[in-house]
Amino acid sequence: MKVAVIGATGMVGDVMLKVLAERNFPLTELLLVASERSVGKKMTFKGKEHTVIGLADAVAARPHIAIFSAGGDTSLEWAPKFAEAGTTVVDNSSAWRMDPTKKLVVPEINAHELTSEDKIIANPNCSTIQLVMALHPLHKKYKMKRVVVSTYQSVSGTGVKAVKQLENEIAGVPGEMAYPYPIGRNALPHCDVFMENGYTKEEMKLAREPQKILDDRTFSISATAVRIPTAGGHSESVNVEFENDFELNEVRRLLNEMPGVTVQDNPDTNTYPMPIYAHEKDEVFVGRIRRDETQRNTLNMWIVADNLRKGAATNAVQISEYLVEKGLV
Ligand code: A2P
Ligand code: 11C
Repeated sequence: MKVAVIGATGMVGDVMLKVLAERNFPLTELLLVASERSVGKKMTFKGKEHTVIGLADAVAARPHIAIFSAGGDTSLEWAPKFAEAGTTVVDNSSAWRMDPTKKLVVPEINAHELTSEDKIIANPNCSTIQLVMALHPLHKKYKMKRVVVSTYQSVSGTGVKAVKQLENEIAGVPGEMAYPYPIGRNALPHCDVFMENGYTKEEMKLAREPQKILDDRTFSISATAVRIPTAGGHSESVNVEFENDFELNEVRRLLNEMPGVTVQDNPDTNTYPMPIYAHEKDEVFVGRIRRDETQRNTLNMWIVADNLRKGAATNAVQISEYLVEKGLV
């Protein structure tokens, strides 16, 4: 497979290259693509030197797959050009996710919907992916009515500038601000931009993307997204009301049986998921599984995952692997 990584010099791009190497993705050629600023720059992949190229050269090279993580504007402009040249695009930005003509894919849940006709495939938002990985097996069994989610999101979700802001604050040195306020020793109820309805765009992604991925509009999701001073890994406090009642042991079993999900849940040994331990892992970790004692058929749980891995790079590479395995590219 000839694969192009668009945004190869960025934070997600870096993890994308690690994941492609670790999983031994069947590559015949790898094209590393970034903005004009980076063209000519040398990068190493599996010990071999590669030269960064620009988008026009990458389209002309007609790769089988182009994995995009270079921001929504780059995806909007360039994904259709790759698609026209016959390349299948796996796009990690928010550009195409809610487009009804594009599929929004978490491979463990809905990769079977993909066909060779899908030329632009959307990768969901990081906080959505870890949420639906845990909700999917429970929804199948107990049918969700309503989900209330509050997120605790790491600065790595914002990008390099935000990681630097936190590092500068910890070191006590002045520097450029990625957020309107300090993030160290703080919590900002503000991820992505504010919308007209008073919610942030991140909260609306959490409310809408799961319905598309699970192909069901009968449940509702209400979200509050908060940025906290963790370096990597997003956490979520999730309250789910089901139509049907459940047993906690069966909930744990269903979650453990879901590929890509690991239950870490034992109050006796202080066992619960945490971002520092989810770092550089591909799984979604679920713990603090307990009944909401104030309401019928309602569950509380805590979900943690590495937002740059399963939340971005790993999911995109898994989609690409599926396309190759099924002969769709
Ligand atoms: P570059 O390094 O040349 O700016 P991050 O999310 O970490 O900021 O990374 C964004 C990635 O997207 C980088 O690889 C960046 O390349 C790339 N990128 C940003 N804007 C463009 C653009 N207009 N065309 C191509 N790549 C872009
Ligand atoms: C965050 N979820 O942590 C974002 C990062 O829609 O792909 C990814 C933004 C997106 O702020």
